[in-house]
Amino acid sequence: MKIFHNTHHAQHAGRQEMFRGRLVDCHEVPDRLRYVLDELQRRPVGQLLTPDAAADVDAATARVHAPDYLAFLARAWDDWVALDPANAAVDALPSVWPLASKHGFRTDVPPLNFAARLGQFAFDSGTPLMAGSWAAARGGAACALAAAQAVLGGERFAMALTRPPGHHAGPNYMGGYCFINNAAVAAQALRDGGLQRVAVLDVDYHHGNGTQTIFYERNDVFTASIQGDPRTEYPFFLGHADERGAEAGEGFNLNLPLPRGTGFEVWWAALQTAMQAVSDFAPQALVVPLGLDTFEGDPISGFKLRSADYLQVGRAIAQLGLPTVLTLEGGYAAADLGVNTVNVLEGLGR
Ligand code: OKP
Ligand code: ZN
Repeated sequence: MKIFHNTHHAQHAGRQEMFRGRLVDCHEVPDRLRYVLDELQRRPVGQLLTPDAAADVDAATARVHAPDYLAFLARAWDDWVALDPANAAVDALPSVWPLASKHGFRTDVPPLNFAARLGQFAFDSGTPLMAGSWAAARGGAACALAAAQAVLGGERFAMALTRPPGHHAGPNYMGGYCFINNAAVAAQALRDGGLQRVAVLDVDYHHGNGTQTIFYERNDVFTASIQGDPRTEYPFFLGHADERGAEAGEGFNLNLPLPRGTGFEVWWAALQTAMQAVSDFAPQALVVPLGLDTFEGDPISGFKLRSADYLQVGRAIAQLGLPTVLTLEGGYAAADLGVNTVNVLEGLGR
C-alpha cells in the first residue's frame, strides 16, 4: 500500500487546550506521528511517500469547505498577531461564540474583530491554532488527495498518515483538534475522479461530526460512524442513532453510538453492522477515518480495544473488498499509536 505522510505536521504543535476551566497540555502532539513512522521502520507494511507538490490541494479542499472559512484559516495566525503583537507568544483559542437561536445572536454580519471571527469559525476552545497550523493542515489535505488519487489509479489501499486529524472539521468550522476534513477531501476526490458511490466508515472513538455534516444531504456518499455515545462523550452535540441523513441523503448516514467502557466484542458487533450497511450501499470505494483512540490505554477515551484487536480490524476492512483510503485521526496513547496503527495496516494484508 501507499502511505503518504505529512512532512509539515510538526509545524502544528499546540501547547495547551481549554479543558473544564483550565488550560491543560495538548493531547494531539507531534510525537504521535513519530511513533507511527518509527513502527513503520520496524514493520514496513507499505511504501512511504510524500504527496506531489504540484497537486491541486486547494481546489480539492474547496470542494468540501466554504471559501470564507478557508480564507479565515489561511490568514488566521497573521490576524491573531495583528489583534495584539503580544499574541505571537500564545496559541489562538476562541472564547466567544454566536450560539444559533431564533432572534438571538446574528451570524449574517461578519465580525471585524478577529477574536469574534475565531469564535465564528470554531466550535470548541480545545483546538489551538498557531503559526504553522494552516501549513500542517494543508499538508494533510495534500496527503488525503494523494491517497485518493492512488486509489483512483488502481491501488487497493492508500493512507494519509497525517496530523492534526480532520473528521471534526465541518463545512465552515474547526474544532476537536481538526482544521481540514481529510477524510471528506478524500471521499470527494474519489467522487470527482469518477466514482459514483463512496462510503465512509469512521472508527475513531469520537463521532465524525464534520464528515457527517458535510455529506448529510447527499446520497452519493454514505457515512457510517461507531463512537462513544455523545450523551456522555465528545463532541456531545451530534452522533446520535436517530441521525439518518436529510433530503436526498435521508437513509445515507448511520451512527452506532456505544457506551463508554465498551470492549472489543460489542464494538466488533457494531463494526459488522456498519460493514453490512456499507456493503448494502454498494460503494465503489471506501474511506476509513482511522482513529486509534478506541484503545484501552487511551487517556481521553473510553473503549477497551487491545493492540492485537487492530489486526482483526484491518482484516475486517480488507474483507469488504473495496479500494480503500485511510486517514489517521485520533489516538492519544502516543507510545502505543505506532503498533496499533501498523497492526491495522498489517491486517489489511497488502
Ligand atoms: C479528536 B479526535 C478531553 C477533551 C476532549 C476534544 C477531543 C477531540 C478528539 N479531555 N477534547 O476525534 O480523536
Ligand atoms: Zn477521536
